[in-house]
Amino acid sequence: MMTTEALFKRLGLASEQSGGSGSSSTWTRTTQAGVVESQNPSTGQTLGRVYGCSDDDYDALVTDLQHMQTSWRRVPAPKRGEVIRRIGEALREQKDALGSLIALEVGKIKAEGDGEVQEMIDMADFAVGLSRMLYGYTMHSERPQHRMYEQWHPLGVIGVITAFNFPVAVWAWNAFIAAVTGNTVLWKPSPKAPLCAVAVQHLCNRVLEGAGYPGVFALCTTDRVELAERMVRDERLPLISFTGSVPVGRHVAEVAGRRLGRSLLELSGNNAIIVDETADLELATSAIVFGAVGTAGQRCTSTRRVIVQESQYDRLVSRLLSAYGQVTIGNPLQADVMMGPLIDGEAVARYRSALDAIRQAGGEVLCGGRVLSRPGYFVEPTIVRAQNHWKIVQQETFAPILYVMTYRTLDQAIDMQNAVPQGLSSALFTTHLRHSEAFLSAAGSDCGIANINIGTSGAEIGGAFGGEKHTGGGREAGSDAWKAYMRRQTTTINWGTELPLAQGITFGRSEGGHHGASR
Ligand code: UN1
Repeated sequence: MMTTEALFKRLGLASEQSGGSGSSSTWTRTTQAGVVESQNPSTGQTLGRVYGCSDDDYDALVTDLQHMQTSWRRVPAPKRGEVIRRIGEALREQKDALGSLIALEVGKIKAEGDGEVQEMIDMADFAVGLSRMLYGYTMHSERPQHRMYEQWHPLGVIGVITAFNFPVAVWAWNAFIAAVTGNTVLWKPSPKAPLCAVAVQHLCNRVLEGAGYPGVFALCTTDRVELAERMVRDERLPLISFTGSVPVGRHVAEVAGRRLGRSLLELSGNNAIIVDETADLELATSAIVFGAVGTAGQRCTSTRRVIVQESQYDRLVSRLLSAYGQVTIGNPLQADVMMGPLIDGEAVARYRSALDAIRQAGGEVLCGGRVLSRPGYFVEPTIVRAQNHWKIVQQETFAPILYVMTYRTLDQAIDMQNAVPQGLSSALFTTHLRHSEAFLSAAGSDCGIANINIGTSGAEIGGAFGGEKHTGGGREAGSDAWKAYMRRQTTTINWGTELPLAQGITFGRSEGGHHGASR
């Protein structure tokens, strides 16, 4: 295990106490725009400080990115892909170090930190292939000697605002696709994870410079809400990709929408696993524990609700209780630890107040429920017997609190699963074909992700990631999510000697001598 000092050095953070925003290798030297402090959630101690981005820095970054984009968009897409391939290579080399930094700064366990870097690598690989597959349709024109097709062009400078819980992977989902599609990217990372962002920016700077394309990516570290607001209002950013809470996402959509800018939203989830009477309980238990306890319940895909057929309730809950009893809590960098801390004191306060609300509503705490008395922000993973309609159950609490509830018929279970404002991820554990198909039918799960015999979290990047209703409707990462970063152009080419009009219209030269349309 590397010391923190060695880790920082390896990732280029050793001398990087100054300079919080940057593209290419030039880091700004502003010291007047505050400091973003990075804290180790396992100890509560400061890990480092990064100078914030001033308004002037911000403007200069966007101007540079606009300028860079005018040449980047001329680089053939497969060549842009080659640059991202090299970033993927650099990430492979730094996987261990960057995975450790993620564990250190946001408290997820090392295996999940490494997994997050792998998710970036997978995204890079995907983007490389995609760079040769930015397909548009061709259509048959109704007019003779005409050809019709659609092509896709980049939007410009993309604004990406990310959350602490996936401090780098969600940026990669956006940035790698945005880059191969010919955009440049301004990243505003979570102020709770500035070091991860600075480390990734360093890595990208190195590769981009080596490839001869410095400044495709730029970073703006800040904890000033005014600057984030400025970014969302900025007409120069045609698309704002935002990951975070529903209230902030709603605001982003409104503000960007007012200027007719686009927003791509990944907001809260309230994800359920349904366990039916035919389910393999061993599989279901493992999936529930990973989904609810993994990342200390701080994924947007975390499992928050288990909806179990009443005949299975006792068996499932006793399995869950014994699995929860074996969850080791502690330093996320230690190999045997399964759950690290919450991100900060506010997160602990929200865990406490959620438990107060649960108890007030009549919820029965089956295990956990306590804040650990040790340095850092550690809490116990908690299982509560609850009712779906309770206000607290309808909300996303970003903590390892799992609500269990029972149902009689599958229709009831699907109704319960859908009866929340959010619509990100969902799962059914079953060995019954009819149940599986019903869950996946149009009358089934209303979520963006619907799994059978797989938990709610841990999606692969190859699919489009995102959710419906209050989750915001955005889709990122795989499939055809790339289209969000491009503008579609429909093109019709006349290679004949006549000018026939569509819809059979004749204009100006009709027999009767009238100008106008006839058929
Ligand atoms: C998030 O929590 O914001 O599906 C993203 C998953 C991860 C991504 C989570 N691949 O759990």
